[in-house]
Formats: sequence, C-alpha cells, structure tokens
Amino acid sequence: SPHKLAEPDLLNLFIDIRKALKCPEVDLEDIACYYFDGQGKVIRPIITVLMARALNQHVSQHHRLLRNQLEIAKVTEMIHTASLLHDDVLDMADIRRGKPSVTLRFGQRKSVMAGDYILAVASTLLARINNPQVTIVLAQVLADLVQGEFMQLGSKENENERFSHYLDKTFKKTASLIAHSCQAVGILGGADEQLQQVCFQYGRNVGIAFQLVDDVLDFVASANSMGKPASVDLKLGIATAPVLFACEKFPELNAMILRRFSEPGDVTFAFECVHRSDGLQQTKLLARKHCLEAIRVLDALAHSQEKMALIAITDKVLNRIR
Ligand code: 2DE
Ligand code: MG
Ligand code: MG
Ligand code: MG
Ligand code: MG
Repeated sequence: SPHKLAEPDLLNLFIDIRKALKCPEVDLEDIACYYFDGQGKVIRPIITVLMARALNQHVSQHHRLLRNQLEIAKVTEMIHTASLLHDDVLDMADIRRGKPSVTLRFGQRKSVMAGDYILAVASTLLARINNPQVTIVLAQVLADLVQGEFMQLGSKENENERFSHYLDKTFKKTASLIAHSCQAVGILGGADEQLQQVCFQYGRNVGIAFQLVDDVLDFVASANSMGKPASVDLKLGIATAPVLFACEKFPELNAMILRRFSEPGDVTFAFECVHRSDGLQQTKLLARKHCLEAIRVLDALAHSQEKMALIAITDKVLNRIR
C-alpha cells in the first residue's frame, strides 16, 4: 500500500519535526507539537515522498530519496498543520483529529501564535535547503493559503463565475500545497520544466479531488467519524460544490448563497436541497475526474512501485471517510 511503501522514509518525520520545534518557551513548544502526535493521515508527506522516489527513478541513476526531498515532506506537514491551527480559529472548530482543537484547549491567541511559530520554524528548514526556486515555490503556497481563505469570505455576485471562483479557491486553499510540494521534490531531483509540470499537475489534481471530497464529507459524515465538526460549511456561510450543483435544481439557493445563509432557515433549507439534488454525486464525479487526470499525467513517468502507489492514492482520496 502507498502508506507501507512510504513508511520507512517517514519513521522519523514527527520526531524530527518535534525536535525542530524545541524552544525555551515550553508552553509554545507543547502547543506547536500538539498535532505532531502520529494521529494525522500524513497524506501530504506520503505523496511527497512517493513522488520524489517515482521521479528520481526517472531522472537519476541512483533512485534514492535525497535528504532535501525528505525535508520537503517535513515542511509540507508543518505548513499544513500551521494552517489547521489558524483554520480552526477562523472556523471556530472545537475538535480536530478526534481531540479538542488547539483553539478550544489553549485559546484563540495561542492557536494563532503557535501556527505562526510552526511556519517560522518551517521557513528555517526551507531556507536550509538552500535552493531559491524551491523557496519561491513553497512561499507561493503561503500566499495561496491566505488568498484562498480570503476568497471564501465572499461569494461571486455573478452566478456564472461562481463555480470557477470555487475551483480557484479550492486550488489555493488545498491543492497548492500538494502541487507545489510535488514540484519542489521534482526541482530537487533535477527534473526539467516539463517533468516538474508532471509533478505539479499530479499534486494539483489530487489536491482538488481531496478538497471536493472534504466538502462532500461535510454534508454526509458524522463529527465522530471525521474527528472534526460536521455540517459546518453552510453554518460558516460557505457555499461549496454540492450547494453550487444543487442550484441547478433549486434556483432559490442563489439568493441564500449571496447572503451567506444568514437568515433563519437558510442553512436547513440548503442542506435539504443538497440532499434532494444530485449535488453530492456530481461533486464526487468531479473529484473522480480530477483523480483520473492525476493518473493520466503520471503516464510521463517511468514505471515504478512508487508510481503505482501514487495511482493507488487517488482511490484512497476518493473513498476516504475522514
Ligand atoms: C481547510 O479547509 C483550509 C485550509 C487553509 C487554511 C488557511 C489559512 C490561512 P476546511 P477542515 C487559515 C493562513 C494559514 C497559513 C499561512 C499557514 O474545509 O474541514 O476548513 O479540515 O478544513 O476544517
Ligand atoms: Mg475548517
Ligand atoms: Mg476553513
Ligand atoms: Mg472542510
Ligand atoms: Mg482537512
């Protein structure tokens, strides 16, 4: 399985991250380390490591994972975790990975600062890689995360622009990190521009599929199964793909999207519409299309076990329940 194949490379991932986060301010260190407890899915580091190995097979005679490529796996998990510390403040989410979120346990201010601290340490690890192109690529991720989060605060007035706005936002808030992490290991492995694009497009498509599934799970899964709050997107005023698809059958939703489901009954009504339309199936179908595209771009890579694992990951992304 993809997990088993990447495991030997990732054995020390959390130990190394926790080591990097050590600091004299013990509370800060503890809070920053709170999610580096081995309970996460580690999907980003797994993809990063598998991409590095699949790619190296193609461009070098050595076929081994380069030390710097493993640093990217660390940096990517740290950026992801920092974004969760901030995300749970913005979303007022009190559980994450089945335990009290940092913001619930330690308060909003400490959650924001610990997120900042993780980013600060991650930027040191990134700088030590000493490759300007890699730094630029991952700095772009930070800008994308904030832009994506900002885009989510408003809705497009024009109904025709709404879906492309949603996809653009989805790339920025979720897919950019995976896409650019894949590109970064490509750069470090010596991939030319064309091969870097293969890495990037695989990550972009898997990342978009991942968030599409996240947005479906928000409607169908329980908080218990996901380890984080369920049915929250509408309450936060966010119209995700299932709602946008449901608009075709229930045009009344358009007004509610614009007012961000702020009037009494809006959330319940929209929830019903999603379940009475084919919005969830259409969203899953779109996720499947992105996974097929991710598999297609891998055609450019030489055969390897790791490439097969990258293909298998698309199934895990589509069928995940948490
Ligand atoms: C997760 O979406 C969103 C991730 C991006 C968060 C980015 C922020 C900008 P969800 P879940 C907060 C600042 C962060 C930086 C620069 C690190 O759907 O369902 O809310 O897991 O995720 O809560
Ligand atoms: Mg959230
Ligand atoms: Mg959020
Ligand atoms: Mg979500
Ligand atoms: Mg998530």
